[in-house]
Amino acid sequence: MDLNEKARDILRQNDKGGYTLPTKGLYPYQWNWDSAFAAWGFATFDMPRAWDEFDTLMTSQWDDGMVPHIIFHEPDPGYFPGPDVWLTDQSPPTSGISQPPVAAILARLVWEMDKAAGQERLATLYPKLVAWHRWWHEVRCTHGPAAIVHPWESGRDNCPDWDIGMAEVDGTGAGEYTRRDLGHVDASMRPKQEEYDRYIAMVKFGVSVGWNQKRIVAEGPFLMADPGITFILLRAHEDLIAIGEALGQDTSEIEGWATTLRLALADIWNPEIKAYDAKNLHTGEFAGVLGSGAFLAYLAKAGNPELDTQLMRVWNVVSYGIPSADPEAAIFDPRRYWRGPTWPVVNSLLALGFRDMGRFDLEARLKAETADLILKHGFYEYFDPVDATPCGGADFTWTAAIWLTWAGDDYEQARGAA
Ligand code: 2M8
Repeated sequence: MDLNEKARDILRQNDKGGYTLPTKGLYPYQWNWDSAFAAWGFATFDMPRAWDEFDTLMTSQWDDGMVPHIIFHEPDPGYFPGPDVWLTDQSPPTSGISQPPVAAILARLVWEMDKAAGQERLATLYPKLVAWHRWWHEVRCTHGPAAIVHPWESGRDNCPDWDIGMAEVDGTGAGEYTRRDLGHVDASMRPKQEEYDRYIAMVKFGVSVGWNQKRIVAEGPFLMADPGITFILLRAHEDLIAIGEALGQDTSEIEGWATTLRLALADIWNPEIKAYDAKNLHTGEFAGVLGSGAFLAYLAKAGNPELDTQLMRVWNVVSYGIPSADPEAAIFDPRRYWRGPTWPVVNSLLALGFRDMGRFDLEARLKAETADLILKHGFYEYFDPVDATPCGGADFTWTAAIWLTWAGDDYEQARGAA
């Protein structure tokens, strides 16, 4: 089948009517940042459906402004932990943490694809996005950079960035449970059991304080500054300002958040690794490992020559895309989820940054390598960056979406010329 048609087919197949599953089986609910990417993909062939996806996501916004990381629209025993573990008392049920706030970045891109058709939809979305960004500023940026209270909040779940924070978490409180992910994907490509115990123990802590977000930050077992979310949020603030201005709104509050966040970037620069780094906010200690979150600096115009050197070093060691962890470090594990594999969806964000910097050479290389993976193996969740082995779930929504919006551009042109 033609790959563009196949990508559209994946979005349609994973469409549950207003929201899209990341992939069938492994992830049977709506996930926050996956959904924003789905909207971007839908925008290439069904604009109203793209805006519906944003609306469904924001409908689950909490009263305090948080947009949760999972929305459990329909019960599904195939995923653990489900609503009976999160116990957040929301309707529909949701998880109790958030996820990378890419929605404003992608809503702006969708709107720019057809401003006239999107104007009203964007105006409806805008105040909800502002409330969510305010939540990030007031609840998660209290220490300067954006902090996460659970590795799942970062979207880069088991990446080495979180190891020092995870070491402080007591996983014995997790109790007895059955993981469902291992029924769908090989265990060697998923987080380890001791990591899962700690993930569940952190969820139980949230339940124990009634999901009071300020208490989770102040008293919870895990609190780390996340370079990835910090850069995504900074870029998203700037996109939200552009959206607000186009809608004739006063954006001074958002400008204040962006200025404060940019000033906090110095706190996550680790001179020892010559890169931005995750930091344990309980101890002030840096993680000391280079991950793809650091390179998201390019998305927020926060690159510098030292970071460029690190980028080229890690990229030149592998053959396909930018790895999620440093391929020259002992912790590198090329097929284990966020501990080494390359993620097409992250590559698409990095490419937006390269393009903004005028580094079209880097963007072209990243696009060619990402497209190569998909041409060879299909729309997988992530890939081994050394030998291109496809990993995780197949027919993945965000991989199909970024093919339609970015990675498949040259394929489209080549077919047009043929
Ligand atoms: C992965 O995360 C979920 C938990 O949220 C899981 O492993 O069960 C991550 O890759 C995350 O970034 C992504 O949003 C989610 C769905 O694709 O899967």
